[in-house]
Amino acid sequence: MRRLTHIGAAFSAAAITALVLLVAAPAYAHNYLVASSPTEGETLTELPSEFSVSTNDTLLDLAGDGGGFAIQVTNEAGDYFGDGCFTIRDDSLSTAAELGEPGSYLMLWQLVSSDGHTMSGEINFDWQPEANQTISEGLNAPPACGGGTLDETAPTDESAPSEAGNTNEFPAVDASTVVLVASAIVLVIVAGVAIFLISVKRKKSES
Ligand SMILES: [Cu+2]
Repeated sequence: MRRLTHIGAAFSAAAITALVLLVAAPAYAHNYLVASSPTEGETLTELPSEFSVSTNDTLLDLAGDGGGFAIQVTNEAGDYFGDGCFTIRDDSLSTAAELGEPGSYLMLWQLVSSDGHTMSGEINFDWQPEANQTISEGLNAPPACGGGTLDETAPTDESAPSEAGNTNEFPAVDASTVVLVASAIVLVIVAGVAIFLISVKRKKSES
């Protein structure tokens, strides 16, 4: 009877630990996309007032300088559109851009989640402008907000880290989440086993 009580206590402790971790988990989750303009696969016939992505939670711009954030619009030829400036508003990131000749376009976005993790993605869309729409010239390098292109302001040293380095933050994000979940599971198992062993030992010493 006493042993059953101990096992029950062990399971209760494990269950409570698991429950606490489940409740705490959302605090560690990164933002996810809830809306975008345009949407994936959309055909635009008129220029939207802004190109944007919206997430489920506040975006983290601690320094207030937009570090870690970017939103770029390119066509199939790799030409860039817009002026490189963007706005971070609560849970969304946006930029204004005029587009060029009709065809397939890509919107690339990168942002810093409320948990400090960097996220990025891309949205494909089609541009089939109505006759009254303005057609703009693209740039052959990413525009720098305030004028010029990012290539002009970037270091000329070939060994300097390239922009591609940013995408490496993705595995790091996922790895930390995996470690967190794995630690939680291990913690629950260890706690359960420890309580069970203590209860068995206690039972032996009593008999
Ligand atoms: Cu995260």
